[in-house]
Amino acid sequence: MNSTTKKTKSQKIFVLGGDGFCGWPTSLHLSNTGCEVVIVDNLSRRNIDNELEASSLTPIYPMSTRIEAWKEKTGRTITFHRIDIAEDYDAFLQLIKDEKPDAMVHFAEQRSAPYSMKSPRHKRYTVDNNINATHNVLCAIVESGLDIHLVHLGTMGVYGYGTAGMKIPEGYLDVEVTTEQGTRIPQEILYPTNPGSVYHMTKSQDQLLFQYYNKNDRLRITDLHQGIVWGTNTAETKLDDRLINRFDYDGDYGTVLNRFLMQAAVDYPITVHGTGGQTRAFIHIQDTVRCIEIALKHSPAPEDKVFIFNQMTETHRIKDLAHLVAELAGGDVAYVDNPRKEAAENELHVTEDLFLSKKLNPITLNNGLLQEVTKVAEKYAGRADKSKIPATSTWTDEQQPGIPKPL
Ligand code: NAD
Ligand code: USQ
Repeated sequence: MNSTTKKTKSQKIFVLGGDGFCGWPTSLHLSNTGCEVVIVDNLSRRNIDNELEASSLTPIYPMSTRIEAWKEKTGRTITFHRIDIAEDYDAFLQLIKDEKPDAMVHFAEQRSAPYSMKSPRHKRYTVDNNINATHNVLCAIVESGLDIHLVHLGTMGVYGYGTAGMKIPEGYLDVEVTTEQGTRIPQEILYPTNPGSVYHMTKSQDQLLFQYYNKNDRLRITDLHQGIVWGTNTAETKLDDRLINRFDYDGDYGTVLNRFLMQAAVDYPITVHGTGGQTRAFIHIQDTVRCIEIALKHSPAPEDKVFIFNQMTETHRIKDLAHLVAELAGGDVAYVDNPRKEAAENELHVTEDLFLSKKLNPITLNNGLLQEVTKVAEKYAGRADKSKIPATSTWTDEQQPGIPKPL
């Protein structure tokens, strides 16, 4: 790897999807390190809240209030452009030409697996939005003629979770093929994907788009295969109530550990899907923003292949997390029918050399941090709508929603 090390300070960075759960704290963090941050977002996540009649447990302020509060607290300026990057290619391209960013961080996709499986309309929306968004970003970078480093948020889930005890490498796999003449030819291929939802399938597809534009146009791309993000606050979002981050807990957008912590806080049975033997990769939101800063500093050189890094800090079994939360915050654990089609039990071993080698001192699950998230959940418990907690999206018509039976 011939990465060039750049200071992120004074870089101009587009944060695509900068109004979202990962994008907002990343925007603040990069702004705090001295970068000029331009957020591009179509606010579709806020519209999906309206559609689902569910909202973040924490109150999310309008974008103009968020940006004003940041300026007031730090003196720093973040700008915002409301553009649908999947639909409005011309406006997006013009913005790139006008602003000439050094790098883009791309979070702007529909990111919920259950939402992507709700109906044919949701499947088609997720594919149209995610694939067009990623392709438009790549096409616009080429058309602009600018040298822009693209950092994309991908997911560990592209691999499925049945890795038969093998350690998932960082993106690539060395294989050997034998020709008909018996010659053995070594090759490096993308680690094969095995997506478990339409959403994860779009992320698998993104990888091919990156590989192609890297090969054809020498685009400099880093794809971060992130695990499940937990937590809500970062050093910057804690500066003011108006800067608070999302805390999704509903059956479509709430991710598992945050859901468990919220459920314990509002005295709702902790909803383990199936046996809870699923093992998943996790990362705290504070480490998400630090990893992105590291990735921006270590951009690929034009001759490099796509950099692919696993962005997670630890793995846990779902049922272990449920019992940990029940002990810490009180509450009952309910084993509910699994609304998804996924392996009931799996092991997961992940290579994570890049971030450790770049001195990420990872945050791992500890009681202090779990309690901090529980306190946020308790503070806003009055805003919780318990009817939105059950996971009602099923992968097939035969499956049952994940609704706890009366205790
Ligand atoms: P989010 O839904 O909170 O944020 C996504 C943002 O992108 C939203 O603000 C939305 O309005 C915007 N957006 C979506 N489509 C757009 C479009 N066509 N044009 C402009 N803006 C658009 O999601 P998140 O949790 O912040 O996730 C961000 C990225 O990180 C996703 O790509 C997701 O795949 C990845 N990721 C998230 C997690 C997690 O646990 N949250 C874990 C691994 C990877
Ligand atoms: N689960 C429960 N109970 C719940 C909710 C979930 O047992 O109440 C289980 C699920 O069945 C699944 C696991 O917990 O086995 C993880 O579910 P999740 O909703 O927390 O995570 P997932 O659907 O995988 O998606 C989330 C983000 C997505 C990101 C992905 C990273 O929404 O954007 O890509 O985590 S990864 O899992 O590595 O693919």
